[in-house]
Amino acid sequence: MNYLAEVWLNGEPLGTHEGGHLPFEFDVSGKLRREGNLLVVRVDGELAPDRVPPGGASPNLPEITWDQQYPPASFDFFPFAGIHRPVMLYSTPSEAIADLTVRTTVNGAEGRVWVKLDTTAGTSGTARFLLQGHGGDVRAEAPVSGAGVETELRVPGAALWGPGAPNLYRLTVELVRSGEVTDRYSLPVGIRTVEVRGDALLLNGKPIYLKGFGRHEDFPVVGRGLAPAVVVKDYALMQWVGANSFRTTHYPYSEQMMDLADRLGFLVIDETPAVGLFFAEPGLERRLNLCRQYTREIVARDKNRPSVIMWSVANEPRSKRAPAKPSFRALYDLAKSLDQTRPVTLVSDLWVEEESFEFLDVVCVNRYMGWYRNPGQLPAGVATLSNDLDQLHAKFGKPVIVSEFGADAVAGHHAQPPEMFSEEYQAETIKRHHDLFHTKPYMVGEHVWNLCDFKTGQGTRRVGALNLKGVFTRDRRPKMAAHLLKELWRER
Ligand code: BDP
Repeated sequence: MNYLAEVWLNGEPLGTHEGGHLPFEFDVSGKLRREGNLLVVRVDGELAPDRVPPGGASPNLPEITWDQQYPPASFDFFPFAGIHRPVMLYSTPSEAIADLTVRTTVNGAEGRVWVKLDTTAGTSGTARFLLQGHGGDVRAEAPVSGAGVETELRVPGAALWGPGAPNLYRLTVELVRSGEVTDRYSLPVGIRTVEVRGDALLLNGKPIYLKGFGRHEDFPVVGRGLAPAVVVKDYALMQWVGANSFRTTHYPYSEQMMDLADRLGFLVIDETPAVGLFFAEPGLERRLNLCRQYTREIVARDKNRPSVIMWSVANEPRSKRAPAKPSFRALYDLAKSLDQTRPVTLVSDLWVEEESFEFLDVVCVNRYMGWYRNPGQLPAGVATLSNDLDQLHAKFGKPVIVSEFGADAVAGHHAQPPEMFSEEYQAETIKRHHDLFHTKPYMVGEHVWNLCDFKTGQGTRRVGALNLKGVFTRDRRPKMAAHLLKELWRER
């Protein structure tokens, strides 16, 4: 639901939930009629400065309006409002599995799967754990007593999960009481480790380089509404160009998208909806509370996914005001307290001035050389970028990902020599950036902005209210840059 949902059952309020893109639920036990139930959801999509992401017309707050677009918002994508994903009614027994947390480690050839089971209050009996797949079942059993149960399953000769080999096991957990199974839940498990060591990002102990995109949940007619065929198509396109990763710019993607990342072996930087955050009043504390809520919700939803290798707590915050650094420190600490197994980052366009990189695990930066900077002058832009990247690494001493770079291109518009908005200029931009990045040993990833053209607000820089930085068009046809990426990324 985007942005704020109020829910009623048979005229009785069930509750509200603020923020889009993350699931929420209400308990309707004892409230359902035998027939003729009416569930009503009212969605409020108003843009306001104390919401996250922020928006709304506010002449005194230049920080929130992005490039004077209409509708006014602190971000560059269309603020689609409504019910974008499925609403489900489901039932559980009173003694039930409430949550599962899975963590995996690797010790030589042995994979270890640690599972924590939380049950509803008062549950008793036995918990059975079964891990299946890749030539051997592993079982464990433990008594259930109130709070929950932990166990570790050891998998000799484990088939590890990773791009190119997305090996998944199936974990089934059962609650058993007096010989009867009272509840059962299954989920896919990928055994893998993620670690930042020095300048490297390690997957299963080996350095990994991210090749991929920022993207949007956006398609003609359906807007941000879940369109499963588009999800499948986007993976097919990403595989065709040889991408191994993406960032969920600038909000958590659908569970269907995430399920396929696990199955197809994509590495995901999972980003909360905190885009365009600013640190002036009014509404600062309210916005920060929402960021904390989103961090808890995204970790709760995606913590068991092998594809998620990193959390991103913000995109391009306006971090120059004093509250920014302590606020991000608190969000970083919160994410780490919820999940000690994954690196935490934020994505910045402030580079060395983004002080929070002092404590974040990976440095993710966006920059548009040859476009917003040095327009039309790619060689000069890329030379400056080389220097800026070295300075960034010298200051923070951490692995660097350029999480956005690129250029708008009008499909079918050509120019030789390459000029801005031509397909040639976009391809040339990507080629020069890619070649530069591969001279920098501390770089661990490049994400092109964007996979596809997407709808945004109206403004002087956005012809047709579209951002045209896609290497595919909005209806998923390749531009020259897509063919180029296929050459660049498939060879390494
Ligand atoms: C970056 C933003 C992204 C925009 C992009 C652009 O992170 O959301 O769409 O610029 O201007 O700063 O194309």
